[in-house]
Amino acid sequence: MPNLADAAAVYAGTVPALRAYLGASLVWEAETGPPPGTVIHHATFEAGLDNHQPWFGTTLSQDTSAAHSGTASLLVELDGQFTGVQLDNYPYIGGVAGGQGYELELWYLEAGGVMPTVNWNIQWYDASTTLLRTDTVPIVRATTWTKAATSVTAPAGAATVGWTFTTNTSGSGGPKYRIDDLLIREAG
Ligand SMILES: [Ca+2]
Repeated sequence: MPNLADAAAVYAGTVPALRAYLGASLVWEAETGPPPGTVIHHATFEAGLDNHQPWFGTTLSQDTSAAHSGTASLLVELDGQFTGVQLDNYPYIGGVAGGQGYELELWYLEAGGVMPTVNWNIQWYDASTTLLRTDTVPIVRATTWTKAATSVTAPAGAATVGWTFTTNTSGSGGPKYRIDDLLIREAG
């Protein structure tokens, strides 16, 4: 650990300089918390829709016009006020356990028109596929790649996790948004 006098001198300069001075590991801790744990699921949309399907009021496609990682993302085109996207792999993603902490994140971007606020509804199910709890993360209009994230503890009895994306307000101009790098991992 550098001494505080030196750190203060660097801080008087630029934030990037301070970050370089303190070192990558300290910056990681300061910005994102402990190092990440086991990855439960990572949807990159490089091979297709990664089990997403239209639920109502949407058209989905794997699209290579823009991507957060690789060359493809999930493009969601909205037909109206009430829209929904769901997974097609019921009972969804396994490998989760009640009482375990998880970090969930995705990257998103407006892709056409003016996107409305989208709700990312994260749903925890028990082994009998009874819905235990829904954690909702608002995805607010962004015109540059933006991360939406939450840290939660899975409810007691959790065995699988799934999600939907829904809107209940209208965008305009043929609203579209895209999603990439949807990641679920154990809290470190
Ligand atoms: Ca991708």
